Amino acid sequence: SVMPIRRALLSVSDKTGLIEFARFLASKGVEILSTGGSAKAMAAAGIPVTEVADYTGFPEMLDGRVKTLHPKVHGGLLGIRGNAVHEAAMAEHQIQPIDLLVVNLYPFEATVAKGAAFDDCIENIDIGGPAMIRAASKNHDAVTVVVDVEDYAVVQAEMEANNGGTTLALRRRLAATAYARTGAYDAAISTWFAEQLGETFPRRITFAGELRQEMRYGENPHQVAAFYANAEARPGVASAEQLQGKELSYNNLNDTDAAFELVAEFQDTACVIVKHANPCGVALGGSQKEAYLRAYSCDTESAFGGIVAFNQPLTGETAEELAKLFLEVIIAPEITDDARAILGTKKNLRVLRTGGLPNPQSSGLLVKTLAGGLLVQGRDNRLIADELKVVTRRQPTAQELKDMMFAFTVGKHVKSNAIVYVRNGMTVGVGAGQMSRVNSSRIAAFRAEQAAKTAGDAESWAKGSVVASDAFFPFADGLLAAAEAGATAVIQPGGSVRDEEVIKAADEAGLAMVFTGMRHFRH
Ligand code: 93A
Repeated sequence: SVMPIRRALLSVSDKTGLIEFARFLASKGVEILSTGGSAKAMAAAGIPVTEVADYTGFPEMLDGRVKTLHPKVHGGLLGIRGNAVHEAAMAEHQIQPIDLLVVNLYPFEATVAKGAAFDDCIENIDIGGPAMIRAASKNHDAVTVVVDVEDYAVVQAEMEANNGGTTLALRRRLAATAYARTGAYDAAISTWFAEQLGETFPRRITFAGELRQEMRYGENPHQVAAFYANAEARPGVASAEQLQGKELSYNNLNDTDAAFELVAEFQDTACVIVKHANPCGVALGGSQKEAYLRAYSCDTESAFGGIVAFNQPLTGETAEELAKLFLEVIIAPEITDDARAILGTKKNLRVLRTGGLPNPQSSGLLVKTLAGGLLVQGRDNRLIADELKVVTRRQPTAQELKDMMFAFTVGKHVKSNAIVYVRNGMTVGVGAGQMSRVNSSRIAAFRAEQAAKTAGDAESWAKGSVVASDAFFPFADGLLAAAEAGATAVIQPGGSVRDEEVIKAADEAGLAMVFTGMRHFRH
């Protein structure tokens, strides 16, 4: 199954590594065919090369739109070796077999990314390149196809090891890579077209991502799992560099993403601790260390084995505190040298540096699978509909208002039904994922009592707190549970048919309440 490479066609837009690879091919006696720019570059480096136009007897024309679209090229890529009928036809039409195809495409994606005009983007749609890639890949039984500069070395190594040939195993793998490339290329074009037409959704949904990691398992050990990354889209988990620690698991990545998206919502120094994709402690702090200690104090039990996220470079001072607790992952835009040195002693701890924060307001789509399909929606990228509307007789104080916005922001990132108690810029109780809102209220109030107990305080931390609800209170009971726990102010979307009743209950309890007009379910 080793096929010798005698003739190669090289046609590349990205000329990185071209000369070195071509020189290697020439040294192995490979005859090189090439298109205009690529041929020029190789000839200038003294590498013998035949222009495709000279081989086909047909000039490059139509501003280069037709360069390689010729039967002598496609016949050379597609003809079945050892098939008498194919070989006779090839001989009759002077078609030479092409054993190696090296193509990288017109930079369509990069052209779009740099904001080029419509016509420029259109002109950067490669036609001849994908046609050759698909032809060569179909005929991988004999033909080696390379679409990625990084694979030059792989082919070179095989040729060295196999007397100038490649193995079928490699050709199959390269063919699979090649079709992934042409598929992604067309997906990028169709997505761009949909945008040009003002359509929110492309005709077919194709995720543009690269296989980053195959995990040992998924959410559970009997499930397979992999991570596909599209780091260009938004900085975050996909752009992260892992500085140390064990390999990230499926749950690690999911939780880390949840933590980092939440911490990125805050301008002030903040810390988020996540367990099971829900925040169990979120706090602002005068210093980063203080933010962490406050977040930790909200629920010291749950924080064990948690994910900790920061919105500012991780300092040595904070790292010293972090090192005292068993944690799974730490993520921050930057990790200072001090912090690295301190955490370096914890071999298993995963430390991620993202280089930036994702913009919470950015658009984008969220995808969820269900049996036989995908559910797609826009990101929950806003916080309140318009202006906060005070609906009670009592106006919230400035501190209450600040805490309410903080609580509502956290609530947006808590699985529904979500109830969040906050006092002085830190969560004191989080109730997540309950089927009834009143139970989330009760759990959050219970957590605030536990936090107080852990700290040795006589009074629940819900005393003097504000409470946020991700959706309206359908009945007064959830709100009254909060008042009973000691909350003095409430932030919620409003919009229930019983709003009047709920507002009345708030007034009677002496609460201040604001409506945001925007709901934040998250499931
Ligand atoms: O305009 S094309 O779609 N028409 C073609 O026939 C064709 N053949 C190769 N573009 C075509 N190519 C592309 O030209 C290759 O995919 C490669 O990206 C590029 C290399 O051109 P040059 O060698 O002139 O720099």
